[in-house]
Amino acid sequence: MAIELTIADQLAHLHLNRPKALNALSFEILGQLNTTLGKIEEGIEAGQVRGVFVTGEGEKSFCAGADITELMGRTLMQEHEGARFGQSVFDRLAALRVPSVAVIHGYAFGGGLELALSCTFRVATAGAKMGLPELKLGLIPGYGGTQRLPRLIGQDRAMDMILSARTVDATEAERIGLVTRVVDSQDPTAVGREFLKPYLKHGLIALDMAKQAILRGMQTTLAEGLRIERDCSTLAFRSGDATEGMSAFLEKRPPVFKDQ
Ligand code: CO8
Repeated sequence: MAIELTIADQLAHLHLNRPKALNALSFEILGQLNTTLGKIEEGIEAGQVRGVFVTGEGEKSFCAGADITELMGRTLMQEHEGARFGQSVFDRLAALRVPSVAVIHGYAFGGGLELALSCTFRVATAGAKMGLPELKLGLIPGYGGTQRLPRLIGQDRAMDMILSARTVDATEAERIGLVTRVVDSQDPTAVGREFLKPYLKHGLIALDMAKQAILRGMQTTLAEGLRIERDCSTLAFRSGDATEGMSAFLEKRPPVFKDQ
């Protein structure tokens, strides 16, 4: 399997393991990713998973994008269906109820960066290189890049990155908000675990509602976003975890959330 899943200490570790092709994503691998996301969703509902981190095998690459060899042989209809499937898998990752982080160690190009853009956060190790080089191939990003990148870094910077197809280094990526931070560590697993620590202490309902309010609100008007926020905050307010959180504050003790 090119997609490996380990669940330990409340974290799901999703690992791309196809180093000979710099962890490029074939359609078979996208299928494996889809199945693995189903297992992560089960882990979340079972209370075993509170965060997800994604890494790539090897020193050189997080993920070099869609498998270009495979793309070459595809018909127009197959490609349209492929893009629809790729987008749905990345949407599924984006919609997980818990925070996720892509640890970008080495290259994240094309579909590899689009995979990272579907995570809640991105962290780069020093020396990481990112870009959407599809225009060099006569293509355009097809797995969410033209939509998620401008929402993250703004229209102007996204236009520049996509139309120039240029490579952005870790320092620039942090400056323009493409990654949350750059770390010196060259151990992606340790980076993923460390990054997610601050989110683990919160209850699932509040994490999920906050994440949904932000992501859904970013897709709409301010007025509609505020309505989404009211709905999500009311749902959180009605939870046992909210009663527990407020009681714990008043009783000057740490809360014990039960995700209900
Ligand atoms: N697909 C398949 N194989 C790849 C890919 C890839 N994306 N990237 C690298 N490889 C393979 C190479 O062919 C090579 O294989 P081999 O050893 O058998 O020759 C091996 O990985 C190592 O690669 P390099 O020797 O090229 O390693 P370098 O360190 O010299 O270069 C780069 C690394 C810069 C990452 C270079 O490999 C590169 O430019 N790769 C392609 C990156 C790219 O263009 N990615 C975007 C692909 S398109 C995409 O992701 C979205 C398409 C959405 C389309 C939707 C349409 C509807």
